[in-house]
Amino acid sequence: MSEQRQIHEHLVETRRNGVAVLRVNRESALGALSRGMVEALGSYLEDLRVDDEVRVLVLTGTGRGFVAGADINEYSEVSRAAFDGYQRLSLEVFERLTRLPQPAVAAVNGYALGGGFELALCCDFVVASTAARFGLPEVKLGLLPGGGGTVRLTRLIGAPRAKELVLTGRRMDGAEAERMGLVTSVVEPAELMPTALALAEGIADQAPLAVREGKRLVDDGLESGLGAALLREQQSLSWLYTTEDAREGVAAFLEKREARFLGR
Ligand code: DAK
Repeated sequence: MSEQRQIHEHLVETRRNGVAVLRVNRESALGALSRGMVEALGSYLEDLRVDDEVRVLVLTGTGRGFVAGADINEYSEVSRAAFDGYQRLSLEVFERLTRLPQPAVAAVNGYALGGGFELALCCDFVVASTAARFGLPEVKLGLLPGGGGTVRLTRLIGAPRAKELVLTGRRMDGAEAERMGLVTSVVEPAELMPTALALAEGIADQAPLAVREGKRLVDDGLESGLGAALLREQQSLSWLYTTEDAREGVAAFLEKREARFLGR
């Protein structure tokens, strides 16, 4: 691993082989997100968006906490305007993660609750340790999810199961989340980072433009009609065919060697 870079008091980044690992390092509060952390995450993602060196992002936590939601201390006794301001900021940052051109993997080590679960849902893949716990406990606070919990989760697992989680606030483990199709694999804690990194590096090795287009096509395809989505897929493929990387990929196959992709 390369040297650690401190993004914020509680956010640390390391990089290797085109993969950036961003670790939420606030075990004393199980990774709860303060406003300052959300702001720092927002500027980090803004920079990452145009950083061609990074091909995949892995997001993880520390100890028992992935992210146990928004910092509830900051929810107490603030004005409605300040509360709304925090919600707007979070929404913008969560959207930035969803729209990140590079794929993102959530490596969920512990509690992923409220905003923490929603943050994982903004990633393209979720890998969970057997210690992971997912849930939307906002109803227990007299609130509701504000980071896509009622919307994104419903699209992924359907209305009845989403309502059950939103309205009871109960927690589920990785195995149950995997059965629902939210998690790609559940592994022992010691295997979490190796598994997430193997997935990330397996993607980082592929042609960067094709990877970015692939992510965008799947996401956009979910939000538009079949005809328009199929047309966009054809247009993307036609464009990719003109790239240097596609020429290199085909040549490498025919010459029986590894391709060297340059992202153009
Ligand atoms: N905020 C602040 N501190 C927290 C915290 C949180 N969310 N979760 C845990 N902690 C702190 C605890 O206060 C405790 O601190 P000390 O007392 O030691 O100082 C320490 O972490 C360890 O927690 P516990 O002592 O409670 O540990 P346990 O093992 O007994 O219980 C637990 C673990 C995770 C089940 C429990 O801590 C818990 O229920 N935590 C609260 C989880 C929660 O309700 N989270 C949802 C918050 S609302 C939006 C985006 C996001 C959001 C909203 C809008 N937009 C895009 C608009 C998000 C909203 C939320 O997440």
